[in-house]
Amino acid sequence: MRTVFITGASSGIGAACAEVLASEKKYRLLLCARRLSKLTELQKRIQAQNPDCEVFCFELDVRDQSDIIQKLKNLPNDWKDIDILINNAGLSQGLDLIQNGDPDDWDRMIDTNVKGLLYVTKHTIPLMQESTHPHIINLGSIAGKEVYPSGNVYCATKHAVDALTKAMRIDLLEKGIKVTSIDPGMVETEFSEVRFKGDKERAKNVYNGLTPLSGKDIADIISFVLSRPAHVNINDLLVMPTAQASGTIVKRDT
Ligand code: NDP
Ligand code: 8X3
Repeated sequence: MRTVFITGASSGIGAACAEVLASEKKYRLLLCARRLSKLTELQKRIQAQNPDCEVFCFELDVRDQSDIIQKLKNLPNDWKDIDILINNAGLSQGLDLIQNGDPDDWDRMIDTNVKGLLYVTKHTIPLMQESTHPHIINLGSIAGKEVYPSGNVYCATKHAVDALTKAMRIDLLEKGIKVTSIDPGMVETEFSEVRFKGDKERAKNVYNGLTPLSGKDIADIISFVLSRPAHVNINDLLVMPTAQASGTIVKRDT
């Protein structure tokens, strides 16, 4: 059994990763997010389908470094060895021209997507030293490969994730830790609802007239990446819906 630690597992891609990996009966799941009630519901759902799957959930805001240190230190002893870290927690806030942007939105994105990912990684690496096949997977984005109108700070955070993935691959080479970036285009999750601060109608319109990716599509790819032999690492995977050619060029059925 390999222990996989998924950040932001309460929804979307993170929750789908937990469900897909649980169904494979090769993984134990260490899950965190701010909404513990959602994690508990997910745990119940997973264990109803896979009664033998071990799951441990805890509340964590990845922006809070001292809480990360404390929560990892206080893990039960049999959860202190981690094989795989999926740095998935992340969000976008607003979609505004840079001159109209809200600095509080900028702070939330930078603190979560960049600093949170760094803090979690730094404090998880010591827990990976006993692992025979350690692996870190970072959720980047098409927004880490291109910049689109009004995407400014979100795109900057995902470009930073892209750079950090490359940096981790170099710096962790000696430790034998694989590092992979998964970079999706449009995935229908809570992402757009969070970006548009609860405006469900606007969020729904993002996916109008096309078939977006689902969280499960990304989770299946992550499962494939994790199943490669020890000598094979997939560095970077850009994954788009067929109807999406770039950050902003999409084909919609009207
Ligand atoms: P969701 O909004 O559905 O899920 C985001 C997850 O991140 C939630 O579980 C949320 O949990 C968690 N999260 C957010 N902030 C924090 C925080 N401060 N501390 C801990 N957990 C946090 O979106 P997705 O599943 O789509 O997003 C997952 C990742 O995929 C993100 O990094 C996103 O940038 C990336 N991505 C998404 C794409 C898309 O089109 N959906 C495309 C490309 C990349 P909670 O609120 O409970 O804390
Ligand atoms: C999320 C995908 O295109 O909204 O990273 O930036 S996009």
